[in-house]
Amino acid sequence: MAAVSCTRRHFLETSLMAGAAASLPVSPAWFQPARPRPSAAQLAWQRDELAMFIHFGVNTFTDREWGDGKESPAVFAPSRLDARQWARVARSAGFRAMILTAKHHDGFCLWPTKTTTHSVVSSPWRGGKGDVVREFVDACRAEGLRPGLYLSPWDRNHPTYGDSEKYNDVYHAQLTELLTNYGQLAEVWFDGANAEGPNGKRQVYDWPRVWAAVKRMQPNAVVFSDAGPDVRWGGNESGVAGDPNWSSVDPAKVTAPGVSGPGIIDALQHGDRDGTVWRPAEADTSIRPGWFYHPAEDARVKSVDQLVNLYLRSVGRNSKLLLNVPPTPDGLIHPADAERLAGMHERLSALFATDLAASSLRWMGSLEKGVAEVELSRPSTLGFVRLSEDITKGQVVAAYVLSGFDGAAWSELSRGTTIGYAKIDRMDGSRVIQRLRVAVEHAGPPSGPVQIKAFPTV
Ligand code: FUL
Repeated sequence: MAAVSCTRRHFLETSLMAGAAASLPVSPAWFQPARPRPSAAQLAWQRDELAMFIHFGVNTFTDREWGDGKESPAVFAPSRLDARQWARVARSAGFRAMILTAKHHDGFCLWPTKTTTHSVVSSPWRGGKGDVVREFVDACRAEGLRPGLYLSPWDRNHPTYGDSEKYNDVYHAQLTELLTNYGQLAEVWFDGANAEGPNGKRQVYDWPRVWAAVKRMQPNAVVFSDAGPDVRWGGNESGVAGDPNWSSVDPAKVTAPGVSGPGIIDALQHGDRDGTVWRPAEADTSIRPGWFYHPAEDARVKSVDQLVNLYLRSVGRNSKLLLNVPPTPDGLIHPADAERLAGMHERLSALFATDLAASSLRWMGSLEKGVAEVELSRPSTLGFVRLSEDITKGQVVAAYVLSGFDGAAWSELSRGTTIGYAKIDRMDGSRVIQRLRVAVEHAGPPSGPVQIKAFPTV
């Protein structure tokens, strides 16, 4: 979409002049710079709301978080690996996508790659004939989940790592195998981990080549990294989105995965109100302290309360939650994790079972402000209110105040900054509410009324 170059100040000045002359018709929308909008793939990504991350590999068997690349492939011996069990746990807990560590920093490949023997081929699992990536994508599709893959750029095993051009070719070959042999992928996930190779030289990655490869071979997948280009890291590993959280970014602020410096984390967490590129934030974290399975953490699986709060602070803040659930050395999701996920799903389903905000009363919108009002289908105390913008047309709400009418007076229930795909506010439930009103301030031309959903206390 071509952006019309006209600043807000210019617009105001021009409007005033036009008003004074009272002769030229003024079309405010025309004067506003075009705001970025999501692609179909980015929309689908956001609407999934919940994706499960699967960290699985040699670390699962060595009880480590970062393997050093010297692990013997013989350690990779899951006795009962069942990717279908992972997918069933995910689907029945309301997850719609799943991302597997096809290769982590230790360099062990979970598929029979031609680029190294450091893979499942050299392991005893399925007599060296197994392919975890294949079983993973098949399981996802059988359970109606959209599959994604993580290919660590940092590789502590491959002898070419640090010999930048050579390794970049190896990495490209690995990526090509994953992008061409396993059907359609929903997301390809890259971190920026980077170090020196055996030659003592720091590996320099070729990110434009990597991104172009994904666009060419998987045009419907979103690419995740600090620098997107489709989806950005949310700036922390605790699964909590920033507030405000704009899905628009200034692409000049975070230019490559792993860059650090002043303002980077802030840009990742908050995006940019006047950003020209749509790059929503993904909130990643683990259900346990570590990313890989460790038996010592069996008693430290997040509680249902913690998981529900994570949902509220990620999905409920215009983000998507990528929650890691690491399989055990058996190759199965641990019963404790499965039970917590089921509990989370049950709780969320109960909290958001009934939307009382059935009928829309009014919507008044101007360029700068808007007000939407709804009548509840029955007066009720409220547990949560979920606000949303029609993000197919971009994100424009910069601030809002939510008020409730109890039959006698209006009072403020909550206030905040951005809304975007969803903003979920917890209510104190102290009053019986009949009507809700949200007053908003816009950062650009409004796309229409903010949608209000109201959920009674349960
Ligand atoms: C990071 C890695 O270093 C961690 O081990 C983990 O995989 C996390 C999701 O990404 O970059």
